[in-house]
Amino acid sequence: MAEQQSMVDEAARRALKEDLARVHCRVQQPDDPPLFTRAPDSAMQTVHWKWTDLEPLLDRLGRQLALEPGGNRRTLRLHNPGLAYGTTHTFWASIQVILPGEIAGNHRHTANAFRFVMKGGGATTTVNGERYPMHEGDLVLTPSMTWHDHEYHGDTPMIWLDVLDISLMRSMHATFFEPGKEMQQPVDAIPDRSWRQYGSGLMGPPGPQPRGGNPLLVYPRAMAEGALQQAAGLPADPFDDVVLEYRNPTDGGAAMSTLGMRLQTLRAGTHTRARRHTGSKLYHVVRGEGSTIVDGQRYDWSAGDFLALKPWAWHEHLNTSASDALLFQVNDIPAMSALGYYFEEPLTGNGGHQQVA
Ligand code: GTQ
Ligand code: FE2
Repeated sequence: MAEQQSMVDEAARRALKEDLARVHCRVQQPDDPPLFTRAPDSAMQTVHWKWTDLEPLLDRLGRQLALEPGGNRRTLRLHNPGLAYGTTHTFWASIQVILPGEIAGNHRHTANAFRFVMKGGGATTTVNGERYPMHEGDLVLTPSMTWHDHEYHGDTPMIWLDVLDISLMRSMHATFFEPGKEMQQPVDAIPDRSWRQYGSGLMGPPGPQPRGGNPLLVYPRAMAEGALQQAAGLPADPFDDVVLEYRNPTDGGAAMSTLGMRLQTLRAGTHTRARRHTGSKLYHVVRGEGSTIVDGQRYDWSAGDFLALKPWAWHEHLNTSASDALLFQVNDIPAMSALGYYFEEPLTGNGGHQQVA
């Protein structure tokens, strides 16, 4: 009886389809995939990029690709094969190659962006008139709609990680891009104002705090790694061992409105518990080696590698080597939290560890 009824309903739905389509309406069809899955069902794939594959390609990009004017960049994009574009469904990570004497011209866009310097130093990024030197391990922010250009005067090619929330921005249909009239913007009389005002992280200008986002544009390596060493004196985090977030010094929130950046030490001998959460993330191995188990599959990584995690994937970390490993992480937790879509869950049973395939 119930079966017969559902067949009648199926036929009714198919019969309605064309009439409804004519006036831009539809009802759920029997072969439509469900809109409401019980848990996130992402087309994004977990992907591991190995430095041994990336390094020769970056070298080739530097030798074979020109840096065109008009605010273009020379970048190797980390592409997720499960998606039309993007490293994850919210952001794009690329490795930018800049050669001695080059200028990556001034422009601005709605996408929020940051740079984490992978190798070399001596370039500068100018952000709304403030010029910041870029050295290995430094983080430099170029928030939404800030003018930015890069310049480099070194001896060998320099590379850094660029992350932009392009996929999120595009899904929100909010793309704007404007090339600057000149290759470079003028630099202010005080070239590093945000660092001088807020760079200590603990002391700041008295009086009311600025509103409307993070005023600090640079997080140098020595500050970040020093903070991490201090945190290593605390009890280990069961999921992350030692982890700190880059924060907005004026309100303690995430350093960027959509993207979350963290620095993490996995000490020798660490085996963390597994957890899953909504949103995607990307790890970059700054130094050391170890493994991450993602949905029962083990990925062995070493310095220079990248690992992108799809939403709601179980993940836990191991460091069976004799020395500590340092990971830089980017996630979309600030965007997810702001929308009320952030959820996480620890794995219970089996000591909080996954079965490995
Ligand atoms: O350096 O401004 O990887 O605008 C992609 C877009 C870098 C940049 C990228 C960009 C930039
Ligand atoms: Fe840009």
